[in-house]
Amino acid sequence: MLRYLTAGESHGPALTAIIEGMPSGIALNAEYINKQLARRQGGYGRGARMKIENDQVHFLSGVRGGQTLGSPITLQVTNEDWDNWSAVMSPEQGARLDERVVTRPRPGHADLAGAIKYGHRDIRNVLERSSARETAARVAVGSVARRLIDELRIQVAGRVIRIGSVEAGSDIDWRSVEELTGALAGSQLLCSDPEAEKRMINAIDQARESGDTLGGIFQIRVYGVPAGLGSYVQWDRKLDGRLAAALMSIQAVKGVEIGLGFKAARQAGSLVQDEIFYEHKRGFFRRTNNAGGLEGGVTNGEVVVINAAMKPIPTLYQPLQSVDLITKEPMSASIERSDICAVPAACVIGEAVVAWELARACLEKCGGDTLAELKDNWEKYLLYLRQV
Ligand code: EPS
Repeated sequence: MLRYLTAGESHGPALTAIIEGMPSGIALNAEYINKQLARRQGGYGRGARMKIENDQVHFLSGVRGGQTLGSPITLQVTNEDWDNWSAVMSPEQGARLDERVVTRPRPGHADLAGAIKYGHRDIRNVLERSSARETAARVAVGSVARRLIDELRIQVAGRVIRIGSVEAGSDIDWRSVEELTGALAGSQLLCSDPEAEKRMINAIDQARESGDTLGGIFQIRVYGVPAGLGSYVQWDRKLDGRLAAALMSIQAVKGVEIGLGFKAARQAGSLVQDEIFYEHKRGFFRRTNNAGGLEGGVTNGEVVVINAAMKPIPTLYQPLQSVDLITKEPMSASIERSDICAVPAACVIGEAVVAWELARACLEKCGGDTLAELKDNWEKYLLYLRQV
């Protein structure tokens, strides 16, 4: 069983994650993870905090001499901003709890619901953990998973397909991961359509000027996935449900669609299902991929395609109406430092959480305490697939 937990406050000393269940013998180094952490920090529309942070992973356990040991892997990413917050965020009794107090909940953030649930009078105690800063830990974890699926020749790539009302062109099939990542090289928004990207950047500039924020849609694609991952036999083993939950758990994601998604509901069945073909060397295949590579909660051998919608960030420089948690007086919501648009960052996080679910599904299918054992089982399964 592969599992992980993350811990850490946004302005605390560090974010930490513990992964358990990674096989031994996987080559892993900090540089590989740091590349993904840097991608998450980028994207046009990020705010001042990203100028302070320079996310780097430190291994505290589970890796020796550049290889996983099979023991729990502890990952740590320190917060550079801690230096500015150590007096306020200190775990000691003398912490300055009367400073930087937040009592005006931001609509759309976890502020009010979180304060009610945990009985906090200072919303800082909520926002420090609900903050999307936590996703740095998830990208680190997802990078470890990515290393595992790399070994099985499975590759995950994402692209931004909408920012606010601006949509990228959608007439390309993206048959290979190289084709997709090649088209994204040099993009500031992980967008494959340079003309649309210009309009997206304009839209972000306009939102910044008017004290507003923008959401959007990103697409995650997984290449090299064989048929047979996940299962139809029990609800919590359905891979489509697990992928949707993983993506939905990213801060500010409000919708997930697989393949044709919501559009499928409008069309007749004859236009939605992907017809089945067979060729001797190629085996079973489809000429369309409306199912997004998943049928009945099981991968069908086609590219896995999932879209996720991120709502606009709720922290606004022109704040909305709220009510003070303590006085109950009507007030404007608090103004916190914020990003204007973080959809490209969410896309990188999306790749990470999808890589994680794929790694879990691969281990469930083929098992293995060592990478060699897993690969051996994997190759046997691929051989079986060629003979079906
Ligand atoms: C966030 C608020 C901002 C973002 C943060 C998410 O942080 P701060 O309050 O320190 O300015 O920068 O995102 C990150 C720190 C990050 O690493 O992505 C929020 O309220 O969710």
